[in-house]
Amino acid sequence: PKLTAISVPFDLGAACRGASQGPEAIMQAGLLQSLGILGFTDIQTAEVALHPGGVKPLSAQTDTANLHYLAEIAALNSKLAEQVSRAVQQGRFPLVLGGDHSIAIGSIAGLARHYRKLGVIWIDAHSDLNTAKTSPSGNIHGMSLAVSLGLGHPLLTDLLQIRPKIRPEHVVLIGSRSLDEGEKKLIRSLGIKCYTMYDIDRKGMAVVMQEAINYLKDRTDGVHLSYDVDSLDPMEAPGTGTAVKGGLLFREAFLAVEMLCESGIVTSAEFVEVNPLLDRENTTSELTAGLICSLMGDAIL
Ligand code: DIR
Ligand code: MN
Ligand code: MN
Ligand code: MN
Repeated sequence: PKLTAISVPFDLGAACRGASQGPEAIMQAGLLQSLGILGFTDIQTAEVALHPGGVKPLSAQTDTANLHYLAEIAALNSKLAEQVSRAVQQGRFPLVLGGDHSIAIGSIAGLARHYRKLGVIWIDAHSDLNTAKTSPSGNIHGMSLAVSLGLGHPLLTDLLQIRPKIRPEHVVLIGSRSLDEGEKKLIRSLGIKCYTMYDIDRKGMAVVMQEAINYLKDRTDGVHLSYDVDSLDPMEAPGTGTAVKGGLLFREAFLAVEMLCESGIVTSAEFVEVNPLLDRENTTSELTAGLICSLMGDAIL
């Protein structure tokens, strides 16, 4: 299997800095070596950054009505979209390492060029379904799924001249436990399939994942896994910017990616919001590398 690991050291979509160092930390946890042992003999790496090779001081913040760093985020994501699209075109599995969750805008845009019925599994404590109108923070990492559904500022929604990128009936949310009022309304009105922590408690992760897999299998032509590590309980993954109590435990998190691996439906993935500045002895970056390996086949004998 061919794979392109795309590092995206970017954190202007989040409230606090540090997720830009996520890709480096996940790599340092030995990701490529582990994937090599799993049989990935053809791995390419790429980096998508606003200012490649150089750090630009945070000077003038380009704010537009409740959309922090709109211009920077649009520019970064249009580069990322091209990079992801190139990987797909070359028959390679795109594995995107974030970075904050605003980079899902670019990942999904790049995929939408190739998949007309792209499914998305959004594992996250949040639903990232805000728009400038509903967002309590103005942080675009809380808006990336809405943008992908075609809701939001045109600089973001119209990337690659495809809008919308995905349809609400092709999205499954898993692990939700911190939803804003506007987001809840949108989930209800669009009929988005949503497994909250309540559902995971009641049904168990195995049933939830099997339902999610069955739901997407027949109606989509590809499935993108968008994995925000704040879906995990802060006890397991302290190194993330907006930790929320009551999240996925270690085995639940692994079971989810193991079942996705076994299902064979996942055609691309991203792992976001690892913030090494907030981490404890690399717990979160090592866990993330482990989750990626399990998604790629580590758990299957
Ligand atoms: C909140 C927090 N819903 C917002 N979102 C986060 O600002 O839109 N997303 N943390 O990852
Ligand atoms: Mn998120
Ligand atoms: Mn989140
Ligand atoms: Mn986020």
